[in-house]
Amino acid sequence: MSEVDKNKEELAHEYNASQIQVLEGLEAVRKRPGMYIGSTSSTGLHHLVWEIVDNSIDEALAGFATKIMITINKDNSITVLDDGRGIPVDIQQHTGRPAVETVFTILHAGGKFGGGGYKVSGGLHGVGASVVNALSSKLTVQVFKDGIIYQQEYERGVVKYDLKKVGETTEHGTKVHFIPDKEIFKETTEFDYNTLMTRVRELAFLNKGLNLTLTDLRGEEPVSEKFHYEGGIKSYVSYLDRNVDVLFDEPIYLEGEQDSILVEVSLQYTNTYKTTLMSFTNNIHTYEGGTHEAGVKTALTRVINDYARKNNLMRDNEANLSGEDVREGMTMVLSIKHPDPQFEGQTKTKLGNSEARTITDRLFSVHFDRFMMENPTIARQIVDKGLLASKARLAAKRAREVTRKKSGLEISNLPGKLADCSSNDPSINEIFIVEGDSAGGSAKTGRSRHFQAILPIRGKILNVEKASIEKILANQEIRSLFTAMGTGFGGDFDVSKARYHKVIIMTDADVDGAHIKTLLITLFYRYFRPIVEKGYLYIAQPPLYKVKQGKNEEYLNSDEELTELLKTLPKTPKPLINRYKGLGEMNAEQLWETTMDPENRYLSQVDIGDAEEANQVLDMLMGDRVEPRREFIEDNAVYVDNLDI
Ligand code: TSJ
Repeated sequence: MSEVDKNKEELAHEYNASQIQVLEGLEAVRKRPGMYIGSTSSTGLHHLVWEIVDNSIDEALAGFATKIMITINKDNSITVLDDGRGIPVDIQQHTGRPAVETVFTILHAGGKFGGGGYKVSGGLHGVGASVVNALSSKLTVQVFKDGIIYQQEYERGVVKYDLKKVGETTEHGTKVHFIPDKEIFKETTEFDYNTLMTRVRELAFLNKGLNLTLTDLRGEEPVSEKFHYEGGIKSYVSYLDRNVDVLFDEPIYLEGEQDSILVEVSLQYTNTYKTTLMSFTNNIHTYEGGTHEAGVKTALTRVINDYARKNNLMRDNEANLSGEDVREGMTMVLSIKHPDPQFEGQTKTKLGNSEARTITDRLFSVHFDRFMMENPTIARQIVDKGLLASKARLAAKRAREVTRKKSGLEISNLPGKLADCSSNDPSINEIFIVEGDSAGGSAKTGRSRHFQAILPIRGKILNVEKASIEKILANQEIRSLFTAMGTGFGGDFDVSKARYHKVIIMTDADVDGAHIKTLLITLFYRYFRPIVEKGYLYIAQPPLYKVKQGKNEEYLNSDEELTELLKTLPKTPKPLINRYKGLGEMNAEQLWETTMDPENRYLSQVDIGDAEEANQVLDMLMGDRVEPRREFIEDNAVYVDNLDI
């Protein structure tokens, strides 16, 4: 054998060895997908999209891509296209393979080259494109670069053919098409437009100037939305406040940079009592806050107190306004881009980098101080709001001290209306919060007493419009719920004490039902967030239709099921189709069978994003604007009582 051939053989051998390792790597992903994408449920499925899109966002943050297009194809596959430089295709020395192949076949290979910059990918769950590849029955990548279109395909992570040239082009960019593997995503492989849209819109807010398009080709008509905000997070603040009245025309906005850390802050004050503070690091929502948030908060409190003292808006002997006081009614979005973020906390959504605190504090206080000086009328209003909040807080504290002996929220006071379950094992226990006494009665009769508790709630409390959240909390039925939960409240809250690991909201499909659902989710979001974070909160899904023929009755959950059933039924007697209106229509047995029996029912889990959304909707319902409220009522009204076909 010649020297050259020997070398070739060695190379081939090495290549085979590395290929095997690659296969092992991606095989691990297929064996334990949950370890890489959190779960193989709908949440995990949607995660695949972000793993890919994040790479295009990185290219945009690096200054090379301006457009990203995301398409849901007819077969629920996804296409992501950007106009960046295109993933490098040159042969890497250490692997002997094109860089693009490595991106898709080696675990954690994402972000290996190109170095520096703000990486979104590889961030929170950033596991890279190879994980998506491993979990796709098919993936195709096309790179448009230097006048050439390159292409490679994979099946369940395995290379189908070497990277090849498939044409010429004047474009530059990267296009990835993937089909999630049904063997992995057994629950569902259907993408939810709203879930994708909400995050795409958020990404557009967080990356000002970026053009994002989301297209859905599954319906009869294609649906396409473009998201592009020149104002970035300033537009986000306006969007969050779209249903309420605000203190000044345009949200305050500032951006700055220090030591390669980019900081953007935008804020507005509303005439409500609600505080919204959303913080992000490298586009990741830092739900648990962290140093960047702490810096801005400290600065805000300090600047407002200093201003109030300097301008004699507070008495000398008066205590400083607290952070909570000065944030009441504030809407703020804080976004930083950090080259090396450290995420901490239970859900890894708390920023730990200490330098972030100093930078956000300094940048924000300089800017906000100047804003207060230049806008004395607004500054005065902000201080007044804080003073009012402070007074209310002190009054509430006094009231609490009087009643502290008996807050009424101890478990020993389990409410009379609660039909508790007999099991003491929270991990299997469920509590159904049921709208209406009659449905509550059916639920109590129909339930499995061992692990299902029922708490009926009256429709009366639904008049949430204009009622402050404090008033709602004073409501007896809501208090019953919180007592039943066993977690305590406020500072004493302890999620590990939860008496039920499934809290299931069961309401009618009408306006009141939609109200109570929004209200309850919001209450959990604001006061019991860990319950939502732990995935304990669910919405029951009662059937949509009842079909009656002679003595036979059947309940159906979707239009598809209805169509299917109608095909199989005899022509006579004529089947009667009722659009299901209220839980009260079903007797105990039917309610159990269709909605409560774990074997047959369908529950939808409320995630933190859903809860955020409900929070917004509640704001709108409680706000001053009539038009969006009317829309909500129209959207949730039940129009069709009787479908006779
Ligand atoms: F990761 C991925 F493969 F899933 C993916 C990557 C998917 C999609 C839709 C786009 C991308 C992607 C990657 N878009 N743009 C890039 N850019 C690079 O990978 C790149 C290009 C050039 C250079 C360079 O230094 O010349 C460096 C990098 C990282």
